[in-house]
Amino acid sequence: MITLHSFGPVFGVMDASPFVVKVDLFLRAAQLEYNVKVGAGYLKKSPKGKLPFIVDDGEKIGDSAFILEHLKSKYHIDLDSHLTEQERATSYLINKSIEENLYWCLVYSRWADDKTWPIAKEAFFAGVPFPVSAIVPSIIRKGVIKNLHGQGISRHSHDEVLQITDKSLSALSVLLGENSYFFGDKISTCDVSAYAILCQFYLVDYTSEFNALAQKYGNLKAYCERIQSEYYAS
Ligand SMILES: N[C@@H](CCC(=O)N[C@@H](CS)C(=O)NCC(=O)O)C(=O)O
Repeated sequence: MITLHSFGPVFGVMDASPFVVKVDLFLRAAQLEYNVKVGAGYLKKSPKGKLPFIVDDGEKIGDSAFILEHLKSKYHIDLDSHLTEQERATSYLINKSIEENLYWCLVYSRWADDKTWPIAKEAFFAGVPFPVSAIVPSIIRKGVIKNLHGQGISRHSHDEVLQITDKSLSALSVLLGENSYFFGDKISTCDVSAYAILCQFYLVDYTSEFNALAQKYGNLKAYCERIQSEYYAS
């Protein structure tokens, strides 16, 4: 049995971490049986100190990319069989762009933007008892802000981060076009990565400047809603 370790549902999506959602949607698209364990406490048990990780018949695998590689090879899953070699290469680079660039804009929007931080804080630390709740969120926030500085995104002005976000969303919107999925009418690994981040802009139950700017890309919103109703309708 496969067990996915996650932070847990928040903001109306399966997880606030796109990497967790990516693995979850992959498992659903691959029709593999699995269960989900929820809690930031699992970070301590994770082989790479981050979530997600899975335990598959006693084997622990960390990092969404390596998890997908493991699942593809062990269970002979190929969501990309309808892609050409060139499309597979494009898919890889779309995924990298999402995870190495747009992801950091998302993290900035929740942890560094003073307007959204109070909402994020309440959601991420719900259930944390007082007095821990009065101290721990700002300590963790400081750590995340340090990471954002190290990565470089928060060295840009707020407006520049909005511009970077817009550029990525605009490019994804053009690439998707009128398609149901990025590479035609069938889900592929690229969609698993794309949905995982896009749902964080289009399906969450809070508003921010970042989510607001995303609204102009109607095809991305419809795409998220389509995948949501296909894979997450209860
Ligand atoms: N490359 C990793 C990234 C995972 C990642 O960054 N997870 C974040 C949440 S989005 C995390 O666990 N952060 C907690 C920490 O760094 O302590 C993957 O693809 O799984």
